Amino acid sequence: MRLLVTGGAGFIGSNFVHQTVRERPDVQVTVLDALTYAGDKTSLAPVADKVTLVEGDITDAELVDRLVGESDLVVHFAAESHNDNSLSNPWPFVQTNLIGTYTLLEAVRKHGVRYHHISTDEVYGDLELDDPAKFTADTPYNPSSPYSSTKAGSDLLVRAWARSFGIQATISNCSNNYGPYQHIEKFIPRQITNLIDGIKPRLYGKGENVRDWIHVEDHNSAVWAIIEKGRIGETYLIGADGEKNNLEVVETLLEIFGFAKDDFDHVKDRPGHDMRYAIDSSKLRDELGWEPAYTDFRSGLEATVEWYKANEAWWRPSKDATEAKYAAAGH
Ligand code: NAD
Ligand code: TDX
Repeated sequence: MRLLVTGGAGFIGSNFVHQTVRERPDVQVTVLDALTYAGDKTSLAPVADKVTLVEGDITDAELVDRLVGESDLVVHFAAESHNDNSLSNPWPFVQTNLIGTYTLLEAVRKHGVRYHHISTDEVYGDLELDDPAKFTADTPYNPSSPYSSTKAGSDLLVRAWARSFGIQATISNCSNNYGPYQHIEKFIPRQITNLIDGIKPRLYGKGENVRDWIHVEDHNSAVWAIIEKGRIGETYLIGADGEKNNLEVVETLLEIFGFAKDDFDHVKDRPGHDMRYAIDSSKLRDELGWEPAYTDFRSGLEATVEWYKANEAWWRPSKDATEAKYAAAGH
């Protein structure tokens, strides 16, 4: 089987490629990645001899048409993915998340290729802290940020292309991922690399906001379950019942590093900051028999800390620039 992975040099995409090479030797993997600030060739170094990396943009219709025409399956991870960046400069989000997805859909339609669309729970907006509800595939879309609204728009393009043109598509909306190879602009690796450098973790606002954490390996095993067993045209929500508020996450990291639980700084809150995400993944579990393997958040976090300690060469080159960007935004 010939598989095209867009965004395969990013966090979740590179882990997906590693898992695929490890567990499915019959799959021939091509990665299409523009290698933006968030993409890194070295994330694919351990599988470099087994994967073809094409450096290019998903908005390049000619290139996309050729690569999709040479594939049996497209899994679309490529995106501008960081909420804070979308607040300071929304344009790349419109370009990549909307125009890029449109470009892929047109190629998939033309060549009749199976397509899986990777999306986020943020398309549903947020929940109150005391709301017993969780997101399901029937929750109305209500995105808050330029990032989540462009992801929501991309999901709606997929639904329309499936209904109007009959493309063979599935969609997954996953909660917050953690694990190796995550860009250090994101919450958990930012705090881990700060702690390695002796800098205090930075908590936005009061730290009450809740995210539903899932290990990246579990996200990717769910994606494979949907590709193999999911019903065409369906949306599946991926989550591992990992709700934690940001304060709890920072306190756990401080404990892992052996520092006092209150040794962190409160910084300026994110404008429009979503309060809580929570996924009801029963459709995925009941219909497809999927289960997460990483059910203990603390040990998953410990392993992630070890990975960042052991792979300083991977993240060190982007640390100063990332922190300079945060300093300019008051975070
Ligand atoms: P990331 O920012 O780490 O990686 C994105 C990758 O896409 C990078 O390699 C980048 O170079 C590439 N890319 C960006 N623009 C491109 C373009 N125009 N053409 C080709 N390649 C381009 O992101 P991530 O955290 O790995 O997220 C991957 C996908 O998963 C995204 O679609 C995101 O919305 C979704 N998602 C992420 C999370 C999470 O917690 N990180 C949760 C749910 C869903
Ligand atoms: O330094 C920080 N301090 C802090 O308190 C940073 C960077 C973040 N935060 C807070 C903001 C959020 O409540 O931590 C939480 C997580 O922040 P991010 O890592 O920026 O993730 P989030 O905005 O929740 O979005 C993530 O999950 C859904 C991914 O970046 C998205 O790509 C995915 O769709």
